[in-house]
Amino acid sequence: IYDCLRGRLDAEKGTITMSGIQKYAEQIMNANRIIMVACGTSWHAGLVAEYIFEELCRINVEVEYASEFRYRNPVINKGDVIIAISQSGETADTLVAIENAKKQGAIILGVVNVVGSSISRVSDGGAYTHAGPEIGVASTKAFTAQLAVLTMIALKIGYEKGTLDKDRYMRLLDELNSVPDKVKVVLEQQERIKALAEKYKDASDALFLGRGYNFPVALEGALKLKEISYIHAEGYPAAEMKHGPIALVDENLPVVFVATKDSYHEKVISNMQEIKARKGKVIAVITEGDEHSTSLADDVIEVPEADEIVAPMLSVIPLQLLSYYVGVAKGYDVDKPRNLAKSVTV
Ligand code: F1P
Repeated sequence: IYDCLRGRLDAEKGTITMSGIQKYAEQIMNANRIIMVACGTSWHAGLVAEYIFEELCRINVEVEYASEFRYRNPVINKGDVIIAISQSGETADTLVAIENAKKQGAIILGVVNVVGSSISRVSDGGAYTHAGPEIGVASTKAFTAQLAVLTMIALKIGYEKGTLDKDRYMRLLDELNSVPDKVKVVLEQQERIKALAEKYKDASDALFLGRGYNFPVALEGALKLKEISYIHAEGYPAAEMKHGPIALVDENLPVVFVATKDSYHEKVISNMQEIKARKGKVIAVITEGDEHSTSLADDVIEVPEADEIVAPMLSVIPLQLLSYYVGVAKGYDVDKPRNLAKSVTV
């Protein structure tokens, strides 16, 4: 990652490179705003990126559903930077949204998986995720790869702009480099997650809650459960719960908290207490060794400690596995969920 950010890996095929970002670095640094445009899982990656870019680069970020953005008449100012995020690179909503924005003078950067795909061809620059094809229809490893690439772009821009100091930059590079080993540790818990899937597979609804960087992970956990297990699930910012969804909570409702240790942690703990007080079942994705959360939750899944900026890459994996095992336990073909297409080209 260090070499990649320094441009030393640019010649290597199949490696994430930043040359397509370097070309536009000045424009990105000076942009009044960045607009992330995407659908589904990729939109959730854009939401995490909003938090990261605003923190590290101090640039205003908006995150738009391409399926809305393409049909309305959005205000695009010359110099706006649009980042289109797409696994397939063929999603029609995202493609048309960026074609429209390009005509109005926006700079289009693509974060896509497939070299030569339609979205990459319309984009002025960008970075490939090179995650390989998804085996199933539902997007999983693409999410992690999108987060990795978006974080790398934010690190690069933040450092060059001076909003990210060298110490934190170096620390975050180390954090990013340690993600693959930490992912292996998360994957070792498959049997435990399988057992949890058995326990909760008959639920008719589920709530997913998180704050900050983990809020979009909660949305993604709910989407995965809907997509491959056909259980009605809602993702919410944990702090919004009291404004409505708390009415749903009773002893039959599993509430999945994405509760790794970060600057929002104490607040998340109090949200867990609110659910327990209403007899909801709390399943929490927590940082290894977090005894406080363990004592509150009915079930926990531990992930290794990580900086809050890279934590979503780890905390999403137990949620993907949970949906997978619930789908398998219910006898569904998780690779080919009903009514879904690999890329939505209409
Ligand atoms: C977007 C997306 C996926 C979802 C499903 C339908 O695709 O919504 O997130 O899992 O496959 O399409 P993409 O633009 O990221 O390829």
